[in-house]
Amino acid sequence: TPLTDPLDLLDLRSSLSDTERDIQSTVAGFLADRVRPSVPEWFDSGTFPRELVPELGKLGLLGMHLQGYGCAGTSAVEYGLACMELEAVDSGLRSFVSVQGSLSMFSVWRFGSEEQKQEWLPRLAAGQAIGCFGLTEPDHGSDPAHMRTRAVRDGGDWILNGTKMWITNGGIADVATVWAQTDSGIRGFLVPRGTPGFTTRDIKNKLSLRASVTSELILDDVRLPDSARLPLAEGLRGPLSCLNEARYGILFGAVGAARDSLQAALEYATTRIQFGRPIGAFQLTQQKLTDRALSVNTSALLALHLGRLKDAGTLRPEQISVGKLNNVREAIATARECRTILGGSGITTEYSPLRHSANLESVLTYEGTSEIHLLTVGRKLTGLSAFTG
Ligand code: TGC
Ligand code: FAD
Repeated sequence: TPLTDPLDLLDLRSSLSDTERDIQSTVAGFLADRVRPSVPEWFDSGTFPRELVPELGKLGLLGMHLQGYGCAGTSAVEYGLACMELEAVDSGLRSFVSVQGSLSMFSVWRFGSEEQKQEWLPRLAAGQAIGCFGLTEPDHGSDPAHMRTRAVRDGGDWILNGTKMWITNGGIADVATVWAQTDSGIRGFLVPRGTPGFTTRDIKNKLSLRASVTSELILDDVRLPDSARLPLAEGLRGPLSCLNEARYGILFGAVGAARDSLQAALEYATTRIQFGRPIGAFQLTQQKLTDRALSVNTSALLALHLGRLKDAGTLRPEQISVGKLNNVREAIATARECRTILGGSGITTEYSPLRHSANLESVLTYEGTSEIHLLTVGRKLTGLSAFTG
């Protein structure tokens, strides 16, 4: 007899608490009714459904693992499971939630003044405002330490100049967390939409993450009061601490995209008949399905383990790198392999694997490329840095 849930070969769900299972099911149920049917259309037209944002807020998904200020205050595992369900639908949707909660809101929550928290966090949590996070620049992606964007003191104010590139939510954001070089190192600033000199330009013609807004941020003599600076963020440690949070969500999210690809391939393999038999009866197809089921399940196990470490307060950055590197690399392999099982049917948006695979190209690159995470782990293993000569 086939398994009740072939996607959960290892019975991982049985190791979740009732609350964890409830949250995962609630998020999955909402997405199945309200979101999943429209995703192919959003992907096709290259649009992000802004009207969905307050609904995500109402469900408590925005800044979900943060405490206070209207945030849901869930555990790290609960947040991870929500990311898994979001990305099972589309990486663009999980990206929105990651950037809003783990980058924009986390930067304010962790490094902001009480006034900044009061002003932004409740609105961002409710989805009444949208945030973005500008670290990457046209000439500095993997190497943000050498960023060119500069903030210079002018009396009590700051003047910001520079360009940020590939910024998720940039064109729809009400507030941007912008990282800039100053005389005393890298600092973060909150730049509200409409500030004179601050403009955005959306990046078009993307082949990946199409149901997501990706933009350039242009800062041309933007004047900000000192109260716009995140007072507790000093040096590159500031933005890199935010990245730890978002990378953590991704290592769960990627499992969702892989699981959804496997589900599509499994369903197809048992119903598509060739040579008088379901294609799932062929040994080659079973090898693909088995290899990918092992990968999905071991990736989920890894995510859950890292989530337990995060809830215990012991998760280290290089362990997050292990999770992001492994789970995104595995997810993209799964999405590609599952697409082959679908044959020609797999190349339109009717089935999810190729969409997931295209999206995962961005996921492999953003929040630290696979090479950067590999070298971060390599540095820990050897004590030798490949980044510096
Ligand atoms: P290094 O110069 O040695 O260190 C600078 C300072 O940062 C500290 N640090 C960390 N702190 C917290 N968490 C981490 N993971 C940290 N890693 C380093 C470090 O201790 C030091 O602190 P201090 O106080 O001593 O000065 O820098 P490094 O050699 O450690 O880092 C080099 C490298 C290449 C690993 C780092 O630059 C890096 O991670 N580069 C990748 C850049 C990146 O990931 N960008 C992502 C942009 S945001 C994005 O992609 C959003 S997509 C979202 C979506 O749509 O879902
Ligand atoms: P580069 O750093 O130029 O890298 C190019 C290649 O060189 C990569 O393969 C890389 O691994 C390799 N490489 C670089 N250095 C080394 C090295 N030392 N050793 C070995 N190989 C190396 N950024 C934000 O700040 N905020 C966002 O919201 C955001 N959203 C994004 C959304 C999308 C859809 C995408 C695609 C990107 C987004 N990014 C965002 C930017 C993302 O973080 C960067 O693209 C990423 O960090 C890589 O930088 P880069 O594109 O400049 O590539």
